[in-house]
Amino acid sequence: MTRIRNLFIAAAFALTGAAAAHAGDANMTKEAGPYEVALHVLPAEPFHTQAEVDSGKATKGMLAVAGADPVQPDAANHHLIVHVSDKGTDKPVTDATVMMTYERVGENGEMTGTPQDVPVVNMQVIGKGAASTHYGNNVTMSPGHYSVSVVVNGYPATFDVSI
Ligand SMILES: [Cu+2]
Repeated sequence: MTRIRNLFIAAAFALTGAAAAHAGDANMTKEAGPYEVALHVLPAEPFHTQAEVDSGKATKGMLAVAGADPVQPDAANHHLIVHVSDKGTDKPVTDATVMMTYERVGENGEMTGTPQDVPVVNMQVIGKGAASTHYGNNVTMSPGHYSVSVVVNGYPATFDVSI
């Protein structure tokens, strides 16, 4: 069931051009107001600036477009991100205001930690353009169960994630 769902999500991204550069190890989608929000937990990714891309120094990884300061992979272990698309048009939303926090959840569903704010970067996959826009950052998450709260332009969605 999960596998079919993941295939469906992968196909949806391929169709919208929001693409496959993230080979997901965990992902899921939720609705948040007029948006569809797809959460992915991936291995940490290097971030680069537009100048590094323009000079040819950076050909892979993430282009930081706007928002918070990127956390580089030497200080993190996962890339916690959301793709946001318009439910009506399926088009990626490139200028959303996104807030994210994650918090550990215990065996009985109780919150066991302090909510961690993710400094949200608006980023693109280098070479993939605006259609690959997504939001989040590299974070440090040890194996376990988490609740991830995402707010997109004021509309909340909550994800349960095990990593
Ligand atoms: Cu990214």
